[in-house]
Amino acid sequence: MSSILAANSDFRKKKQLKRSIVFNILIAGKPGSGRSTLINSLCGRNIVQGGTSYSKLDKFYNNEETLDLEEISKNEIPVSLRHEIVELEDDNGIKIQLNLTDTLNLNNNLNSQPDIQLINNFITSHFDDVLLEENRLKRNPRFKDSRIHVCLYLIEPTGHGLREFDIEFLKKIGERCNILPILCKGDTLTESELKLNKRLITEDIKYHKIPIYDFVSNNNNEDDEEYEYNEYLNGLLPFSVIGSNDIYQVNNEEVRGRKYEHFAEGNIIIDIEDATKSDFVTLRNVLFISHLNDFKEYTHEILYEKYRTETLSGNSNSSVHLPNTNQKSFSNTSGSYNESKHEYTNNENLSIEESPTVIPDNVDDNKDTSYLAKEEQIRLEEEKLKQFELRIQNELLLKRQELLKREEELRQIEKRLELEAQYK
Ligand SMILES: Nc1nc2c(ncn2[C@@H]2O[C@H](COP(=O)(O)OP(=O)(O)O)[C@@H](O)[C@H]2O)c(=O)[nH]1
Ligand SMILES: [Mg+2]
Repeated sequence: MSSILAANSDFRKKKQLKRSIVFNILIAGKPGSGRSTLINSLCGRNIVQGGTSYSKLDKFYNNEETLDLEEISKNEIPVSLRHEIVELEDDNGIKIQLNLTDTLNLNNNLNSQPDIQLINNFITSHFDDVLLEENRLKRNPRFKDSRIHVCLYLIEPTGHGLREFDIEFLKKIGERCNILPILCKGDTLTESELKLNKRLITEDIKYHKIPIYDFVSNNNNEDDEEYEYNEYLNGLLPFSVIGSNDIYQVNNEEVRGRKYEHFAEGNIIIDIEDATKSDFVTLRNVLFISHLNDFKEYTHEILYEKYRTETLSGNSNSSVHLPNTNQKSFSNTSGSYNESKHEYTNNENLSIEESPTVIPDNVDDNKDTSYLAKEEQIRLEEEKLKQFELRIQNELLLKRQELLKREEELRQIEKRLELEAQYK
């Protein structure tokens, strides 16, 4: 009996999830930048385990360790994506099904291009899915729109503005996705340091023409109040946040905060929701209340439309995914998604034959389907395949160029070492 009840409750949960507002967020940032902690803080419960080890490359950047190129390249861990589904409910009982995609090992290797490419392909593959679905004769009523509605990009406060990787990543991903830049670990900065970091990052964003989300231009601004609020939000970017996985009792209230010990006054607890210390609450409101629909609309009406026009006019360099509605995993030009493991990883050895060039099953099962319409569907799939082949060729070319560049770099290092050895 209890198993039937449990099964029913699972079924109910699944049905409820289906009815909620679906919102897809990508959280990107270097290992250790506080992504897991931010996820837990935004969701108000510990969804993922926080606390990661510090990579050798990080230690090198911080002058804590010398860099052995050979060892590093042997130990390179490719970027991968991890997915979590969380259900949130607001005070009015409105549910949000939050699909979170976390980037693991982003910018953890010497060569950053494959990381950016994998994320770009992942985002574009969801656009491809929608485009193909739109062109189907018989739509799949259970089609899931998995397009990323917003990317939270975590930037560590270095006092130097954006790093080269940030610029490259944001420029590329910003073409296909709403970007909110986030200055993480706000509690580690004084007020003036926080201002300085925000100013430097904003200047870099402007100088490099990085397409971050513009609250004023991307919205209708129905009235003066809304316009002012959007202007205020633009002025706040990058949002500074403080994250925590711990709950403390402060004045008989539960507070998610960070604890600082050994102060003369005793322990100090910083409430992550304290608006005088960070923009965390503003970020949460923007995401789940005030701008949730705006992010979704902008994704569909502007970003997807732009991609669609480019793809159909043949100007796109998007990855192409030809889905088989029965399969549990997909692969595209440089990555593959494993639904059972909720993981998306680089796939260097993918060949064109491995790409699923499948005419959707449910095109055939409608007996009234006209022959001409079927032919149109096939033509569309063929067009996609051609683009796909072209993209593979381009990627091979790019990889070859990268290889040559790295070989040259190694040659220079060898030369330098030889010279150094001579003078010893
Ligand atoms: N001071 C401070 N530390 C933080 C903050 N957020 C995360 N951390 C710490 O940074 C480390 C890495 O955090 P984690 O969430 O695992 O980073 P991830 O690797 O990006 O998922 C952990 O020790 C966290 O406690 C923050 O807002 N302030
Ligand atoms: Mg983590």
